[in-house]
Amino acid sequence: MPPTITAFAQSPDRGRGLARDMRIRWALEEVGQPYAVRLVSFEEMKQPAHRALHPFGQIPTYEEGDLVLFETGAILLHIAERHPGLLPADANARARAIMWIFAALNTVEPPIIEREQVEYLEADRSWHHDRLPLLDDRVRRRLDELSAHLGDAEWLEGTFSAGDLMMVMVLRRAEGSGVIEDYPNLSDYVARGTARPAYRRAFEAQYAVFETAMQGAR
Ligand code: GTB
Repeated sequence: MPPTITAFAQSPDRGRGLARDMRIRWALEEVGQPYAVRLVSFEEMKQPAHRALHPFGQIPTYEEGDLVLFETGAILLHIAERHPGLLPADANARARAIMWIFAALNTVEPPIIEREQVEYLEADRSWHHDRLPLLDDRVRRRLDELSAHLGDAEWLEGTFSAGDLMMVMVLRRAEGSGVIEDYPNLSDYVARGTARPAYRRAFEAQYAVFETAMQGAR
């Protein structure tokens, strides 16, 4: 039985591959593992049946036999450890690739998400305009540092790994804010990641969900 993941029945990003199931779809495509998708509405995500899989009532989840996982970092690591293709064989290189998954999630993603959320959660607050530059600075500080580290390298640690997969997906969340475009090496890095055939297949699969939902609404 292939693993089953959950994804938004109607993703707010209109099929742009920004919802977090995209990370898992991409990982499964990279390792050549077929998978099934169960689409859930916002209401279903908060019901006991889904919370039994995901205590926080979110997507994605990952079911494989008796195993149920949530959190994209944990799911990605699980896939990468069980299938060749996303982690180097050398133990130290493997540890460094895993380090970059954590760096993407714990160091780079938080300021990007906070900056994004301020636009739709706090735009009506009196302090909104004072806070924006502070959040922009936090994003830029991280991107300055990441950009300096990456330099003109193709990937973070030599060859493409699960660390790059997570970092590219995290950087994609900052697309549209205009900030990534100020870092040509990071833009090129994201472009290299999203040009990978496995990424394209994953993107098309999640986009098909959006298209089908749109056809149903017509
Ligand atoms: N830390 C968890 C993980 O990495 O798995 C975070 C999971 C998470 O935030 N899931 C979101 C969710 O279920 C979907 S991806 N949200 C519903 C809820 O919390 O009630 C976040 C997301 C949503 C929308 C867009 N978008 O429209 O661009 C992008 C990303």
